[in-house]
Amino acid sequence: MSKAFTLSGAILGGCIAFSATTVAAQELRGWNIHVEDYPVSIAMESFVAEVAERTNGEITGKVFHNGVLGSQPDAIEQIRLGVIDFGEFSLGPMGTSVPETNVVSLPFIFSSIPKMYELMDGEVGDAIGAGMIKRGIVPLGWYDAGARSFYNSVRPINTPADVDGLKIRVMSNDLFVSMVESMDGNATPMAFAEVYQSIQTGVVDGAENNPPSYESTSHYEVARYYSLTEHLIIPECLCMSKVAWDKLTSEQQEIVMSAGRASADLQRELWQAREAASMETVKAGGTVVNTIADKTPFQEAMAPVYEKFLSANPDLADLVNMIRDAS
Ligand code: BDP
Repeated sequence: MSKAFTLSGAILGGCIAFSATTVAAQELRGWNIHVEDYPVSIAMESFVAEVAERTNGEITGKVFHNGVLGSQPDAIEQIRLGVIDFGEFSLGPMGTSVPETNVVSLPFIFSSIPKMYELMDGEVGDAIGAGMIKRGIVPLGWYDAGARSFYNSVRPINTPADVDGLKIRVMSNDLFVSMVESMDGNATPMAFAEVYQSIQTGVVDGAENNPPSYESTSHYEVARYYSLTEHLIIPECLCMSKVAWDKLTSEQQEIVMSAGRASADLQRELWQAREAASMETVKAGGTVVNTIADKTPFQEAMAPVYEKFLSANPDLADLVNMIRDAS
């Protein structure tokens, strides 16, 4: 009697476990533009592993690295539609879909990277996050992307006048076009995947990015002058499609959110080490690096970018001022 009871209990238990995994199991598809050993990629994998473990396999995920699911502007649209479930994005190209994110794409808006963290982890991040949610993108954690600087195959940049006449690839957002044009450069918005060949064949003279991206894409092989203007400090975001988010139970949402935050902590730590290692690699590869002792002329050259942006987006002035006042 007691044996039979135990047995049927085990069978019943087995059935419950089986139906729970088959009915509720979901495999989420994740978009990532970077190579597999990049800090972003490692942090995304850790996010997926933690979610799978803490939901007992109810929610699993697969990260598609190297941009195989498409360009970043396309992926941002797809996440809004729920075609892609999660992804890691720069807030730079998100500006066309989520106007609030544009404030962090204003050149020199943050005085430093620690300041950027502090503000993104507080009210500024909350205001930007609310704008994202309204447009179907749920932020789970703010990732670090350091500061972006110009590189090109023609000459070192020491002053804004050195940008005059250079053809510079920028991420897809009008703000970056006006940033380059304000120094009389020619800006070309282009997908990340096309930049190496475009520099190599002279379609553009250079681009701008942080050290890990400059290194991991091998752009340093074709654009040897890396000038540390550090003109953009743009945070990145591990995000989930609101379509996918709304399908989760509140318990699952809590797990996904906390795993997203934990992955951001890991990413920020990995970022520091990778940034230093990338600088070593590019220098060893023959890159000519120059620092800019006084960035004031570059900051002053950006005045028209701010004027144009604020007159087109008066509703975002408070957010811009919030960052400026705190910086
Ligand atoms: C990298 C960002 C990535 C962008 C890329 C770019 O991490 O999201 O796509 O720059 O310049 O730093 O397109």
